[in-house]
Amino acid sequence: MAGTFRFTFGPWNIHEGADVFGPMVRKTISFDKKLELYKTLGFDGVQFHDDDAVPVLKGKTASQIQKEATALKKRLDNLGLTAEFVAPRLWEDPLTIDGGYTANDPYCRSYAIERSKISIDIANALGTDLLVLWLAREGTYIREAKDSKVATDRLVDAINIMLAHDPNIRICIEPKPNEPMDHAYLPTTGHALAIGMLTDDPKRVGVNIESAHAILAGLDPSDEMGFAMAHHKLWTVHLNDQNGLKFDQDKSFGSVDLRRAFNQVRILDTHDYGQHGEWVGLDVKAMRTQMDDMATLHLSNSLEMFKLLLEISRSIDEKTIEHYISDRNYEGLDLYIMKHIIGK
Ligand code: XLS
Ligand code: MG
Repeated sequence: MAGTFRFTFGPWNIHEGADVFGPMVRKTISFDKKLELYKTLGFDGVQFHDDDAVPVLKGKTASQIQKEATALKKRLDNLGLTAEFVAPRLWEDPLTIDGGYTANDPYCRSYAIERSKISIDIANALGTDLLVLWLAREGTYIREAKDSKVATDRLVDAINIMLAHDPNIRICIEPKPNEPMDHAYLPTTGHALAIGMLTDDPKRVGVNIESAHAILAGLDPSDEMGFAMAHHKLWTVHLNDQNGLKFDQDKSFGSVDLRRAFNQVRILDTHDYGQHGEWVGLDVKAMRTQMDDMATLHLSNSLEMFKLLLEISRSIDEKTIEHYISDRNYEGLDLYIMKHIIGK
């Protein structure tokens, strides 16, 4: 009945503020400088894309990649930081315009799979057994461009090749219903868990639930988390917030809906999240209006909100909740929770 919470974020969460309609508004902070900020911001773990860990992957030999990843691991050790996961960045390369694992071009599919194997090798060098797959371009702009049954089979084939590449790697699918694609394959936790059952080693396929992605699918993030924990498959989370069904905002945790954030913290704590080494990951972006010297507040604010909501959840009198429930007085329970959250 109590989680163990350690926190991570990815270096892409400290960013220059460019968006689809405007250029960068803040100075670039170097990767090394970003690593030095983690501990001061209260974070002990780092999420990586493959090319965050080893920049400019294309053209590098396996031994060069291994050398650079091993050197990074030493830097992490010196800073007291742990690599949480590695994610192949399969959404920027020209070869992934039509997707990676589900691309219609077999050459592009093989590129995505080879790059995923390299990501696994980098994960090993960094000391993590977790590979996160955000299937950004695995989808379509028009249904007729791909066959969804064939696409599902190709996703299973790709995951099986990754599972065979390393007997210890765990594949953590990060579902999202759309963007950049019009419709993305595996849009929800249920889809991610279901496809895991189709693979050669289902116990090594789990899920990374992002608050905003569940909200974009019209679902409640805490319910998605509870469902995944019932399967023992919630291996990491991406906490943030989202204001309505629009582009993925990656807003600070709790910034739009405190009750929704409260329930995410509560379900994780109730079911001992973290007891098996799971990290609480953030995936948050600073507002474009933030100035250079305030470009990490979205991270410290999100962390502070998590801790405050955890304090509130743990201060609730569980007996009082049980009485409201046994009386089936959910209106009374509703007010009790709301007053607790606003400190009344
Ligand atoms: C999308 C993903 C992305 C990271 C991980 O939300 O989490 O932000 O790059 O692949
Ligand atoms: Mg995310």
